[in-house]
Amino acid sequence: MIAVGAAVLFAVLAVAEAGSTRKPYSSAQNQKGQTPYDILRKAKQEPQSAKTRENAEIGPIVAKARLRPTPIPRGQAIGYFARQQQGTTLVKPPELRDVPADAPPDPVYFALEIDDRKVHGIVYRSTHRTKKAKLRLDTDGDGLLSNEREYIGTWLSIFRLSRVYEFGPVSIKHTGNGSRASRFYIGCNDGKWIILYATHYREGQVKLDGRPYKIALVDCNYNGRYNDVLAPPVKSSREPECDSIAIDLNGNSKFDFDRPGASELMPLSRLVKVNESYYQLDIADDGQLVEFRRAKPAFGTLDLGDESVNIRLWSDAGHQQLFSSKGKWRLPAGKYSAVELKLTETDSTGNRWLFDTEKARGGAGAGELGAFEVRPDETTIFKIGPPFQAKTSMEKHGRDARIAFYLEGQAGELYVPGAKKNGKDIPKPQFQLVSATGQTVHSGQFEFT
Ligand SMILES: [Ca+2]
Ligand SMILES: [Ca+2]
Ligand SMILES: [Ca+2]
Repeated sequence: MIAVGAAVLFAVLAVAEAGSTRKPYSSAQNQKGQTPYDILRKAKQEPQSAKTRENAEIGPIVAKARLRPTPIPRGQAIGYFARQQQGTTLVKPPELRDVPADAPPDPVYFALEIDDRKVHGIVYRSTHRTKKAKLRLDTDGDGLLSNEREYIGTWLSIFRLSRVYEFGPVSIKHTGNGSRASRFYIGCNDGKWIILYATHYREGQVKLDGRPYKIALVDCNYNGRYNDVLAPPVKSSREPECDSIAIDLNGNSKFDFDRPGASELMPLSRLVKVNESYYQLDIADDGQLVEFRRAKPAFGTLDLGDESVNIRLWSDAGHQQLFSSKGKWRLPAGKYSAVELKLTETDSTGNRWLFDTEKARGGAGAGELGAFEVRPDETTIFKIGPPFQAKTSMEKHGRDARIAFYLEGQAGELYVPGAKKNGKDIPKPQFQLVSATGQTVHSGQFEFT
């Protein structure tokens, strides 16, 4: 412990000394009034911020917003990116050392990823005569569930096709990051799926260029902080693994939401674009204060070849929905992940084929487009689209199996094989399951949802 303390002290002194002789901070971007310790602390907490600052000229604070905690009504889109889903398992994790006394022989287990640690949990129907659905979480990580709170499930009868129970709000204390405990709901669907729902978000108003905008922040990774910024690659277009921001851009007092990324609800990025202006956000850990600074990003070029492309990109430098018949765009320098891509190809006889990644698992971001960088005054080049390769995979879910069949483009991006030809759907591919003796066991048509 002494060694660590000494190392930190030494670093602070070194920075203070550099500051007094060469004054590297006085001319820099709006860091007036900060001590060298503040700067050091900030640089340690926000390595990505420093990176973004290199790629953009950051001006003074032009607006501040105060946000207040607000409950999320059930099913409202604002919580979309906080709705984390995962499968359960019948295998008891070695970290758990006990099971509740009234658990049946086959409870299901799951593990939540919170603050870079695993929080193990159990869901079961009590063997007691009440047969209640119950949940416990090993919140202190000691491997025991007997010293934890028991949550009783509420049956959500609105879901007719499956049996969904909701537990909580559960509460998890954070280790060491100074944040207050996080509260969220845990849903359990047919004992097979665990779904996390946020209970609250932060909402307020900001005035930019004289116009008021309603804004909101959601702590989607439940770590008690509201400033976790997108860092490509993302897990999927539904799980960006960061917090989210909503801005009521069209002023209808609602946060309009269509598909992931195509709306006023977005993964949180360091730079946001509001009416063609870019702003850098500085967000307090508890999400109750947001400072907007005018930002002038440096630009680079993305080149996807001479292709006709509709593309949706997530980035730490703001999100983009773009079209080009030449596959080229000027973009703010930053780290990017492609979320959706539509490609139009014309064959030798003049037929137009539309290939879409939307319903392919991983889709646009499955290959090289999943994480790439656009650098100032440089061109980032990818070859996409045909020649395609057929790609199949199989996943097992208990007694069920899921077989996927996609078309893989040159950059590893995945398209659904059911293309559109001259605006009309062509039939989805058929499949046959053949036994080792050559008999057809099952046949059908692929479905993409
Ligand atoms: Ca425990
Ligand atoms: Ca967070
Ligand atoms: Ca709106």
